[in-house]
Amino acid sequence: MVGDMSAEEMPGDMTDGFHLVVEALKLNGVDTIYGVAGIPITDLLRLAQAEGIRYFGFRHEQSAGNAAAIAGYLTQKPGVCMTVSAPGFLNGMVALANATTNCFPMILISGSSDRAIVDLEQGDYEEMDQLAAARPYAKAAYRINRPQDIGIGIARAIRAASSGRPGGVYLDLTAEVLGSALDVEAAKKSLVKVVDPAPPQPPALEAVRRAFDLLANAQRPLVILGKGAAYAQADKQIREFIEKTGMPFLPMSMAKGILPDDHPQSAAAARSYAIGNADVVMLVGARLNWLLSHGRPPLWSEGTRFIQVDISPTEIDSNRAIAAPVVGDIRSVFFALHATLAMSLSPKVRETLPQVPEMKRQAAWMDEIGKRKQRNIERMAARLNADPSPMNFSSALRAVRNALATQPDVYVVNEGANTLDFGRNIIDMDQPRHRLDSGTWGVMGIGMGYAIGAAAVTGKPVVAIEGDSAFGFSGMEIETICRYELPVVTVIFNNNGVYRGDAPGSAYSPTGLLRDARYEKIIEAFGGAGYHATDTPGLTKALSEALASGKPALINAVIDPTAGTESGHIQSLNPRSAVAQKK
Ligand code: ADP
Ligand code: TZD
Repeated sequence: MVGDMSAEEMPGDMTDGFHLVVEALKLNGVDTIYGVAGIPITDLLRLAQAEGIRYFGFRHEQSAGNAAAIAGYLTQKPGVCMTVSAPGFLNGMVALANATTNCFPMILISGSSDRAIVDLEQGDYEEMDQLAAARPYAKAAYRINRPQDIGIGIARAIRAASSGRPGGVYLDLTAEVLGSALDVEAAKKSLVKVVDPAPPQPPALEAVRRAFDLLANAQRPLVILGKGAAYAQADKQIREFIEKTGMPFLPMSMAKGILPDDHPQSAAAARSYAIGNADVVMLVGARLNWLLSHGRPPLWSEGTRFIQVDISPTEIDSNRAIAAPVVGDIRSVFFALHATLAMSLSPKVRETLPQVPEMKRQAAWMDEIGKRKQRNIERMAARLNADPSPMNFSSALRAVRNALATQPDVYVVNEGANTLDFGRNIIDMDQPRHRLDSGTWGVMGIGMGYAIGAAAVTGKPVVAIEGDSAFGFSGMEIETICRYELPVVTVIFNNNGVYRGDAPGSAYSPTGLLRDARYEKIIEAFGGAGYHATDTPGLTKALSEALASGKPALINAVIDPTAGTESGHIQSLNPRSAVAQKK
């Protein structure tokens, strides 16, 4: 078996593709691989593990890929997922496409079958033209056809995944390349250590000045932070800029925690008011996509002017005219903004440089936002404080929030429809990059993969708050969580259905799921702790206990089957019959 042989032991000072791939990954600091074993990568995974790379074996490639993607988001280093050919590759592709959509750096490495047979469609085991299949859904896709190209191929993949706008890269490794031999000396020379894989991209001074002018002259400015801002790890610079300018900010879902949710300048509780009335909005690592209603009325005003800070030049003007684009990486942009702000706040500098406008605090605007916030918070409190039986989304999330209140370093994974929408609003975040959710696609199935990836790279506890339908997409990974004894607590909001349950006694509808399923038994089969929580004190107690144990646990939180609305907060996106509307 090749995996048992070191390069030195090979006949005639030869090495092979297996060893070269592992060496190239190690040389570039890849310390973890997520995957599912099989032909032709089993020996590759064995060798990687023997050579000190941590390996997490999953039950399905989609979850392995999701773990790699979120590891990439959290560390700024591409997460690596390895899969077998054709079906394994396609399973992993969902995660790669999702990573690309969300701008997470990830590399999917798949073994592939004999090129000669694949290209003539002669019917090989797991035959597929994987490179062609991957290309439309990846930021970049490459194939390594010769062992001497392994070093450069992996280098290209790392750079493509992490530089500029990060994304998913597909790397095709033919079975033949893995088994091919190469002279040790030539092999050594062929390895490439990537220098500066994601170089800073400072903005043009003129662009920064243009944006600053617009911001300083705004009466009702608003900063919107997206997950690109969280990814950039410029937390301190962003926070200080917002605090020094006194502007309100709105975090997108995964940007919660760059500034804590209870920050006095957060406009989250007055979101529609702030968006609808701002005269200048600065988007920081947030796209004007469906999650921001494309920047269009009725949520937005026609007259609002935009500053957009983004690393991708083609993102600018994607939905609305951007008055002040600032193309660059967020860290460098905020460095430049701070320099301009320091000048702006100094009367002495302004005397000598009158073109630098004074940044004034907009007290009336902040007061108005504050009043709306207060009103909305009071309204929400009534809903949150109710304690219906069975629990509903608000009360169950309050119970979860109470258990998390003293544990700011817990990572929160969240998916579902109502579970996601209510969860985003009710679970406050205190630290950056600690909320990981369905993201740009609103995809189901990220739950267990993200939870495992987050636990793997941070070593911190993770709470996955899952709709019962959402959980099903990756539920078998509970075994993976138990096998690696990861500190992941999964809370299932069980209301017997996609969005909600069917009426008692009725046949199962397209959205119905088994009534009163005992999900907690799943984890018990694997030696984890299962809880059945039917009220809020029970849910808080179960979650506190599970977190204190530091061990895998699953809480089946029983929610009223009538709670929840179809599609959560995005019901309007369901197409309506034009015929029915005419009637
Ligand atoms: P959200 O869903 O939170 O609104 P999006 O995923 O829509 O956020 O937007 C993220 C944006 O951040 C993308 O347009 C991406 O190009 C950008 N981005 C990612 N990393 C950086 C970075 N380091 N500097 C600047 N922009 C970045
Ligand atoms: N498949 C995939 C991959 N992603 C999706 N988003 C969907 C299907 C459709 N879908 C949603 O948009 S939310 C959802 C599905 C199936 C599940 C909602 O039910 P839930 O959550 O039990 O997870 P709530 O909290 O009960 O609404």
